[in-house]
Amino acid sequence: MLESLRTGLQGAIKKLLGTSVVDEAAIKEFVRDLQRALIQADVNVKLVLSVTENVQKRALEEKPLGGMTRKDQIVKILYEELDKMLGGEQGLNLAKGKTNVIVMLGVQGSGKTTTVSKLARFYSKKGFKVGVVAADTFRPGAVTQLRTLAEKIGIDVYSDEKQNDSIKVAEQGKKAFEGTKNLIIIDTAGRHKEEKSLLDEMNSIVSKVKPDVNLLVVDGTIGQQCYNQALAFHKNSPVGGIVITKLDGAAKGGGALAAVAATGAKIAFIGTGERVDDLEEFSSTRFVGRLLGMGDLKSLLEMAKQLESEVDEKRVQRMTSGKLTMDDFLFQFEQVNKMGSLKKILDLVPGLAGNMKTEDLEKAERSMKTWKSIIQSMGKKERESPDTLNAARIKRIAKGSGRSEKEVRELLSRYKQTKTLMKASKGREFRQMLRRAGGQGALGG
Ligand SMILES: Nc1nc2c(ncn2[C@@H]2O[C@H](COP(=O)(O)OP(=O)(O)OP(=O)(O)O)[C@@H](O)[C@H]2O)c(=O)[nH]1
Ligand SMILES: [Mg+2]
Repeated sequence: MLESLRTGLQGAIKKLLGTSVVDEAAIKEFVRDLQRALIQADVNVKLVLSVTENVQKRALEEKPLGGMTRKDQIVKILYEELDKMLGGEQGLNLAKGKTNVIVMLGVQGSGKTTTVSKLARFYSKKGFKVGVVAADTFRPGAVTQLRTLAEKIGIDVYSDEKQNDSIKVAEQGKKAFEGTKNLIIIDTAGRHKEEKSLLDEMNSIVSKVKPDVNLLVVDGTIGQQCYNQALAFHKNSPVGGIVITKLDGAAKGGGALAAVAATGAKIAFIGTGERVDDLEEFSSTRFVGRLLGMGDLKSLLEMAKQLESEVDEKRVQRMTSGKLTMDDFLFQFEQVNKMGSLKKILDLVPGLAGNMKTEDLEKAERSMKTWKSIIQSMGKKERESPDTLNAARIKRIAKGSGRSEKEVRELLSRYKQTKTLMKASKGREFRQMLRRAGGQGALGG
């Protein structure tokens, strides 16, 4: 996502970190590199100038905080200014104890229907009972599109193909789900001859349905043009949040984000692909961290410190010398668990973020739980030398843990892989991760 912006910003940082003296000339060159990267991402020129002016002024004037190098300080300033540009902490707050109604708004093809299904999935995973309403009566096939998407993820759909009045469908859908659902998402039509009629329909839906949130969907590929679109909608009737879609591969995505933030509306979510899981709750802090390639260093540092203190060197040596017991294997995973979910970790570890799909990560987390229960039903000897397990023992362990033999064998094969890998790399990666996390000059300078 936003590869070129990321490369541009990281290039500027790398160059700064590589200079021997951070003087005025170096700071100005850094600022020019930033400008280039931001303008290439279609961030509005005025905005670029104001952001980089702040960076330059602060970089020249502010004294590094205790323990920080000058370079760290400048990167931190950039981090803060970009965070501010993208609106700080945002997101959407839905209440669990009531029925929340979201109406989707946005021009044709912006990604409303797709986003409806993504949101339904997102919130149903969080424990909401979700129903979606197909109130796009305009485009043929719109109802089928929503039904197909919703059925795949087991979400109930309200539609009435005989009703041409979208506002009626929206109202009836809301009524139909009230009482049984606590989140109702209403999909609307984006197709209109002109912006005015779209805005008019938006007004009628909003006044009749009285949603808790008007959620505007904008297409991130149009870059800074998002500003006018978001502003037009926002002025017409304040939007409670904006979803910027198609940020996967959108060269102008940075511009889109900055433009939307500049309207004062909240960026609630970003769409990062066509699949139903390609939706992220937006947090500018996290986002900028990833853009700059250093993740949320502060929390990573805190977690890593705790983690490091718990790793005893003896164990590391045993693990890396090729004598890996099942307990060590489990320990390794527990360390990761302790730090939070895998996905969270990967977002925090510089360079790893975004390389893995949520699905894969969830699978890994599920496997971990399974493995744990299997390992716990192994005897002491078996844990120490798992290589000696024969078919009969595998059967017994499977029975004892309530897992299948196949799962036990999978664990054993992963264990063997890990052992080989650990030995081959002499645990380099494992140590490196700890060192990088707990280590010195956090920002690398
Ligand atoms: N790559 C990518 N494609 C997306 C994303 N969101 C939506 N799309 C695609 O954009 C196209 C339009 O999406 P829809 O959800 O049908 O858009 P819409 O706003 O409902 O369109 P109308 O109903 O015609 O107004 C589809 O092909 C989607 O797969 C995204 O985040 N990334
Ligand atoms: Mg649609």
